[in-house]
Amino acid sequence: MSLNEVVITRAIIDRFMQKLSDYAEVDTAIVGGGPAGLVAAYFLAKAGKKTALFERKLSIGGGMWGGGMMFNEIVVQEEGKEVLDHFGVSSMKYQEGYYTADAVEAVSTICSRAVQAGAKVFNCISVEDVIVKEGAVRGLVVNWSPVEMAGLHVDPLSIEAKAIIDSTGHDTEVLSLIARKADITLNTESGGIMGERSMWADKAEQLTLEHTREICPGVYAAGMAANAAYGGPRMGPIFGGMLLSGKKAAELILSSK
Ligand code: 48F
Repeated sequence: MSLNEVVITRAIIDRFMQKLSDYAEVDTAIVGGGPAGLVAAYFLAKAGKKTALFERKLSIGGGMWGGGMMFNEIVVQEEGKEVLDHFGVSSMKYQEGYYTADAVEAVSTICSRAVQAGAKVFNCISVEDVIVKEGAVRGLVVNWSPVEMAGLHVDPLSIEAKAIIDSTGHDTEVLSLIARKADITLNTESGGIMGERSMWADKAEQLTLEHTREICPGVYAAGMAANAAYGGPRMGPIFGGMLLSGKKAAELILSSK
């Protein structure tokens, strides 16, 4: 049988359009495909929630691919290792309480498990706004990342979601939009974004988990975005807090009404 270019083209268009159309309404929309977002996507999809993850870049994995300073190894503590074990990511003890894992194995395995659990990943799509009705966030406003990069004047499309996770990392992009444009008070000390503080790995790892919360109705902060929103320090290339934060965000959503 000879292959036909038009059939290949139609197969891609049909399948993608169906997927995007199906996921225009979801239970949970996750913004950012770093470690926190991917882990949350896995646990939500596994529990039967219709889950879409939007990632600006072509590649999923956020800051985990590069380990620390492009040395592609990550460090996790005891609790973080348990999450890696759950996914089947191999790790090695470095010394008491410190484990290392291959960053590429960690990203690719967690991503693969999330997709196999049923989460749909939409890469090359940036979240540029939120839907707000009657004072509450109801969904996301999305556009192709190349449209944003080229500064093209192209209107976006919208995704309705019962719950949203901001796992956009240091930039807290969704929460910043909400604080700036939606007249919604975040449940932080200032009511807005507190901003990330300088490095303190131990404190940051604890605080990341504490700061993983519903930050305004229906919107959850996870990963580094949670710490930055609540004014916590950064932690550098120790990733246990990110993995545990993604898990906690999923658990909070699953236990909410
Ligand atoms: O930065 P990132 O990996 O976030 P994380 O899961 O993990 C943080 C760590 O990587 C590291 C750290 C400590 O361990 O401090 O930095 O909290 O992944 C965030 C992802 O969100 C995407 C971005 O491209 C990245 O892959 N992203 C950011 N803004 C948007 C977005 C947006 N507006 N729309 C879509 N994706």
